[in-house]
Amino acid sequence: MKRRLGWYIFGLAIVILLTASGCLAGDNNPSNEQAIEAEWQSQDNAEEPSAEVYPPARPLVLGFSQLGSESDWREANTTSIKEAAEEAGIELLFENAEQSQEKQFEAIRSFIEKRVDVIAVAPVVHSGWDEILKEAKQAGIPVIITDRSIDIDDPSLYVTHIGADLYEEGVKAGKYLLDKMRDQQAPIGFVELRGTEGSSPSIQRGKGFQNTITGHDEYKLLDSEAADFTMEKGKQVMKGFLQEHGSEIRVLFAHNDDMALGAIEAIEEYGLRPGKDIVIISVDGTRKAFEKLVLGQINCVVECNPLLGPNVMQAVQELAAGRTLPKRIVSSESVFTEQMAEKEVGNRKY
Ligand code: GZL
Repeated sequence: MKRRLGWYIFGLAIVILLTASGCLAGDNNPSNEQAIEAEWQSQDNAEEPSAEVYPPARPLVLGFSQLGSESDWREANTTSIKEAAEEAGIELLFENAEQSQEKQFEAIRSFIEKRVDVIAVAPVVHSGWDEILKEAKQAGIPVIITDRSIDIDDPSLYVTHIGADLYEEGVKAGKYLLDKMRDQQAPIGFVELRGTEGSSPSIQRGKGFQNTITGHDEYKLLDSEAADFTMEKGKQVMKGFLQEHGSEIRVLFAHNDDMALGAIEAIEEYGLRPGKDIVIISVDGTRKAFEKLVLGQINCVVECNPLLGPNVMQAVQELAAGRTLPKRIVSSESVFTEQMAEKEVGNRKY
């Protein structure tokens, strides 16, 4: 009996030993390694982001680089973008570059890093965008140019440009002037308050205006200077023009309303009557400019629509849905004179 118990214990020990050694050997077992590898791989696969389906099942993200806050037009533009994004359920990353192209580059790079769905840029100046837009293209992020235009070698670097026809605005201003002054005696001395140096509205409004009055030799350009689209600078530069040319100035073409409003103050302080002694033509169509139109202190306002938010958001959604956009989306705009001002002033939304 004792002997049988001995064999039993010995057998049990062998079984335990074999089982234990089997387990240890299993750690180095190639088939086990493969199983572990396969498990890691399946975990990897589970964590890997699946290729995005458009439209994604999450809010679209738009990175918007605004150029600054120099004018009432710009404030209205910013509000329009923010409100339209909210209404469309688009997550908006908004950066204000305060007139610096360099800051716009930084904003665009940060949007690329954050992997936004679409980038929109209101470019402060006309040129110098090639490299940064190449970066966005390499990252596969579509870029919308909004408001001001850009001068670029490869137009495939942006998908669409949404904004006004800035050259045409200058043409409209010129045509109004020719009509308004058709019975006036030569010479007609005029001054020009230009916008931000190198910006497309300044370049194109200036060209459109100049090309329209070219050939009308009664017009004599007395002075033209950049006043950055601000009321303060408009006043300061107009003051200088008046000191230099006095009552020789019969016409002012201001590239935007804010500069015209500043110039009105300078003209009054100089002792002349804005809109009477000096004909004033301006661009934008802000409520404040309309109030001056009603008073006859501005004679003509060429409209430039800042309410681009809904168009931009629609473009973002179309892109997300994989649709192709027209390369150029132009906002429709009017010209307003003193006679129309009274009726229109209450309708102004900016
Ligand atoms: C126009 C826009 C101009 C406005 C200004 O497209 O870029 O910039 O005319 C604004 O009032 O500051």
